[in-house]
Amino acid sequence: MKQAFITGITGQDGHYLSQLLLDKDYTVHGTIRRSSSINTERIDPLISKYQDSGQLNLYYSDLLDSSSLNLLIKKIQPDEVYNLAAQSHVAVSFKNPVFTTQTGTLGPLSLLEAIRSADNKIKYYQASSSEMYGGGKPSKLNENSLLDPKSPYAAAKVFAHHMTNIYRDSYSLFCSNGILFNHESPHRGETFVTRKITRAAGRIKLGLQKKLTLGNLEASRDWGFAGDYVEAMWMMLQHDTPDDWVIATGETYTVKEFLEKTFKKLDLSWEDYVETSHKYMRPNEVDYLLGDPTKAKKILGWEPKTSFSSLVDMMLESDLNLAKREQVLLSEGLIEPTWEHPKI
Ligand code: NAP
Ligand code: G4F
Repeated sequence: MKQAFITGITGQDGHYLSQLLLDKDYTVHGTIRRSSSINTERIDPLISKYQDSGQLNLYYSDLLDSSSLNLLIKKIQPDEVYNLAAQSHVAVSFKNPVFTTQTGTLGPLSLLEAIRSADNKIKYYQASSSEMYGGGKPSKLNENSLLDPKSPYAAAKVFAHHMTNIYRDSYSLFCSNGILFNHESPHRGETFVTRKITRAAGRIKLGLQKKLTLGNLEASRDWGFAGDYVEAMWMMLQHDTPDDWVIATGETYTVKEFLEKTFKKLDLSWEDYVETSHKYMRPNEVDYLLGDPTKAKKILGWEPKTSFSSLVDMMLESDLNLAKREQVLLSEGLIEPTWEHPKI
């Protein structure tokens, strides 16, 4: 039975990756942060199913607590480490630049050091990001494209990306960077633009919400499904050699196109509900991201399985069901109406 260690297991990708590895009979060890309210909602079904048998194990830790990471790596001696933890919201990284940078740089470095001193056969996955490219030119981006970060988040990811390569080259560690383009799902955080849109559309359709306030509608993103992308993470660590890999769909759509598609599926016109505000504009914007996943397709045999339209359908169906549950609670007087969600 292989042992996997996942940081950021409570996040969107943590949910899909742990499900994938548990299905493959791995024993999964994940780190969670202490918070004043319970933050394991996404993985609660997995905890119920796998924790008692010891196939899923959770530990309190934080990427900024190198001593706990070090102890856990030494104790568990995992076969594979997936570093998914990060303050992953680009707009928030402008508000909390120090925390975002510390987490995004010292975290991966502490893990790489822990692996180096524990066992150099441990394979390491670093969650690199298409944000590192900066998106200044409308061209297809691959593993050799220039990195030109535009936010504290992206700059921290560039540091970790280079460190992963440095540890690979200097110590012969199996360290791979997955340069993943945007990937979404019904488990996406509600303040990322796709989920903000599908959540609002579902609530608007049921009369629970009146308007949706967004920022830049012209930005373009290469959006895929998170379930497909975690499969690529696993494939990278099963490959003979460590490397950098771009994971993307090879298609790009604007935020406005995502809006149009979502509202049209509900027979609504987005222009009737959407406002824009400076509140959601960034000090520096990544205008255009389009990935070229040719290398991963050819060498790993990875392909995205979910189309843009199916992704919107999947998110919309889930958010309509969520809105229906909210409607019941509202009709029973158990919650108060909120005419816009989220307000942050
Ligand atoms: P996410 O949903 O925001 O999850 C982030 C995870 O990191 C959560 O489990 C969070 O814990 C944890 N975390 C945050 N700060 C931490 C800290 N200081 N110490 C320990 N854990 C911490 O992100 P995601 O979408 O799953 O993305 C996973 C990774 O891939 C991230 O590194 C992200 O930057 C990167 N990435 C994402 C995309 C994408 O489109 N989704 C694309 C490229 C790269 P809490 O639950 O307690 O907040
Ligand atoms: O959904 P977003 O916040 O994702 P963003 O900034 O592209 O970052 C995500 O993908 C990266 C991969 O490229 C990851 F590394 C990162 O961790 C994260 O998962 O914003 C997408 C676009 C931006 O151009 C933003 O300005 O949507 C635009 N936007 C317009 N209105 C909005 C909004 N973004 C958010 N979050 N909220 C808005 O109201």
